[in-house]
Amino acid sequence: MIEGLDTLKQWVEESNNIVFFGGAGVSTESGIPDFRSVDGLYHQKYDYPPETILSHTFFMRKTSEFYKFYKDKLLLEGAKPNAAHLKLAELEEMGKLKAVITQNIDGLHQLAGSKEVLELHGSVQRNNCMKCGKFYDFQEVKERVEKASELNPKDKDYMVPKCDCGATIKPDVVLYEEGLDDNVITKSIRYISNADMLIIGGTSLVVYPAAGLIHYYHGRKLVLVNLSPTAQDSSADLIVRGKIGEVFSQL
Ligand code: CNA
Repeated sequence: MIEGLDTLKQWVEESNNIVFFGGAGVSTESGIPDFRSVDGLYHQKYDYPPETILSHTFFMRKTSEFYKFYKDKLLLEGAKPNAAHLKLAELEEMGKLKAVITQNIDGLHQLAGSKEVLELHGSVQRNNCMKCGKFYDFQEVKERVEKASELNPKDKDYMVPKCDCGATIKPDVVLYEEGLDDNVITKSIRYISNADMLIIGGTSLVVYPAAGLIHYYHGRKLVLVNLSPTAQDSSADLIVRGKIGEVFSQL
């Protein structure tokens, strides 16, 4: 029996204005690695740390290197929602959960059926040409990355997806050094400050400004569901230490 699960269950039953705030740990049970766990991206072999590769400067200066990493680690086809994504969609359908606020860029909450999903860091499902703005979905970008991987690895455009107009396509993902969308922030603050229960899961809570949003919660049911300790454990009313998919499948 996971410690704290009974209390979590009871609080979910009592609440009807739940907001969920999550991160990469929500999708690890779907096969997408996170950044900081033992088998997350930080522990894999790359010439630069993920935060450097996923920065605006790096994207502009070393676009080919960026896309090599992006293809391996973030353009993952076939990932399916796990029990956590599915339970959140179910709670929304029941009218108990009002919004999912996520730092993830994988689109799995929507795939699970969640409607009100606030993507703080954008999504790999949306991409645009940097010159003419033309829209490309996940599949189209993946195909163009694959086509560009036929180039010589020393070519500056190796693995770089190109628009029909010839310019580079950029994912609608908030890179380090880039600002978050004001509208998404405002809505997130509104949901969190009105929530009667805030469940935070699968996030190390070290990436700002996203992690700072949880301070807008003023209630007494702040729950942290995470495998490892986080930067905000002392603010929690309840800590459930476990795999989020396993925990949510028992709610
Ligand atoms: P992080 O810093 O990698 O932290 C993940 C946290 O989740 C760690 O504390 C883990 O202990 C915990 N964790 C891992 N697996 C589980 C699990 N099954 N159940 C419960 N807890 C688990 O990730 P954050 O989201 O906090 O960092 C923010 C970055 C990571 C965001 O900008 C994301 O865009 C970025 N990211 C997103 C994805 C994705 O979209 N799936 C993947 C990798 C990184």
